[in-house]
Amino acid sequence: PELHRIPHPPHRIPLLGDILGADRRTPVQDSMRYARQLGPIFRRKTFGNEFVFVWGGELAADMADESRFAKHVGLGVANLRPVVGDALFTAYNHEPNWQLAHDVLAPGFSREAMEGYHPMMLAVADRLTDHWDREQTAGRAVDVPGDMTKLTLETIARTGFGHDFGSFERSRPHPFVSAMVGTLSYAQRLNTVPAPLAPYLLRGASRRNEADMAYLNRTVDELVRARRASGGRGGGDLLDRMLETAHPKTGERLSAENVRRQVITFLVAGHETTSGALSFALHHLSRHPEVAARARAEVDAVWGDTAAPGYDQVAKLRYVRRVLDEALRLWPTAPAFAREAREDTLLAGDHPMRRGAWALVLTMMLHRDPAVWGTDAERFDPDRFDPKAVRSRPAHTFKPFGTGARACIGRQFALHEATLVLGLLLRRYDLRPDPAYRLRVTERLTLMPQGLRLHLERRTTST
Ligand code: MNH
Repeated sequence: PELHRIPHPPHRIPLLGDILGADRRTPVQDSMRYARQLGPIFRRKTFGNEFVFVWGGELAADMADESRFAKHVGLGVANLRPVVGDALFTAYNHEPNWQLAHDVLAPGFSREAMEGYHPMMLAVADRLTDHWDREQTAGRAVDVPGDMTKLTLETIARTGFGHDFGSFERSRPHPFVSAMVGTLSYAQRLNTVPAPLAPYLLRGASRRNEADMAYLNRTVDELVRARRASGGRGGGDLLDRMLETAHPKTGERLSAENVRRQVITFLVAGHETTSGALSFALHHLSRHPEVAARARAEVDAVWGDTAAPGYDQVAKLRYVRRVLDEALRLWPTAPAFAREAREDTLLAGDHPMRRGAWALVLTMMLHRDPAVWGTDAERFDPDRFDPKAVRSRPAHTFKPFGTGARACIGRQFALHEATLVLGLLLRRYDLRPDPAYRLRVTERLTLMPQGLRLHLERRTTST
């Protein structure tokens, strides 16, 4: 966009930019503060680079126009390229491996595929409730983000790759998770130093990052080797598709190097954000007993006391889904995405953009725009997602999964998994917050409620 008309923070320092009061650990929450001061479009400068942020409903909705805008691979996403290269999430739009992998893997997220994953999702959820039952019996509070991370990692590893990380048998996070957190945090940190100085300023961190990347690669190579040795016994899971499926039209296959990058992408993208979404939802449920009671009544009515709710019974939990949507509205765990102009254009009829110019859509704030969500936008209220309320809002104003051709391929997977798990947990436990807990959110490209613990009480039911 033409920059001079776009407001920026008042105290700009030569060379350094808008770094006063900025905390490199919380770039998104800093941007929220600026958004509130500066309005629906603003810019921030760190060192040589100037970034435009867009969050007003009208501007963001315009950027969803696929004929004029497309995904931009920049900033945090681009910083992941050394790890995952041209795999699905980080591929540039023009790279041929995007379309190839998209077409080969999309059937892995069809309704039929999801029905196949459902029993495995249920089995992983049982491991979680076994663990929570033990914690509850011992009178201990549960570590929500830690346990949600175990759950979602096991779910994507088993359904997608036939692999068991044994997360629930460990007291500390699996080294795969530590390495993943390391690379995500490093990618975020790279944005906080001038690029030419990064090798010097982040020398130690960069060496650790190399080691983390090597660990991710080794883990994945081992997993692929095991599958090849077993002669492809995944029953058509994601890994089978990656290794064996040719493109339906061109007959092309993914290269070994590309498979490695896709496996890492799916293991990471497939659990980190879902784990955050579940954690925020549980936080809100513990703070809003009236919402929890309504959600639980729905679960009881739809599921009864069946030990193993079926695939279709999950989709019927409409109110639980709204709880999840509302949690993703207030804390979209992928808090921003970038869009670039395909040709010279006018953003919302007002801001000229040259072909290739780009801006970040700050989903976090789009989801709190009072012009879209009302003056009580900060309040947790799942009824915002009842069908009538949804119809009354402008299109393209709820974007937790991004937008357009490059939107999240795993959306249905995440929603099914999270709704199933919330249903199971609501039916089994009363959630009691720690009264002293104040929500603090950690950022490592994704968002997570830091240190969230909940006390559980078993409900007296037969299941
Ligand atoms: Mn997911 C892309 C959010 C769960 C795999 N995901 C995206 C994007 C957002 C997103 C936003 C678009 C980013 C961009 O425009 O740069 N994803 C989420 C959220 C959840 C989620 C909030 C859970 C809640 N994602 C999942 C799951 C999987 C997955 C589960 C896999 C099983 N996501 C992806 C992949 C992409 C993606 C792969 C890249 C798609 C593409 O570019 O073609």
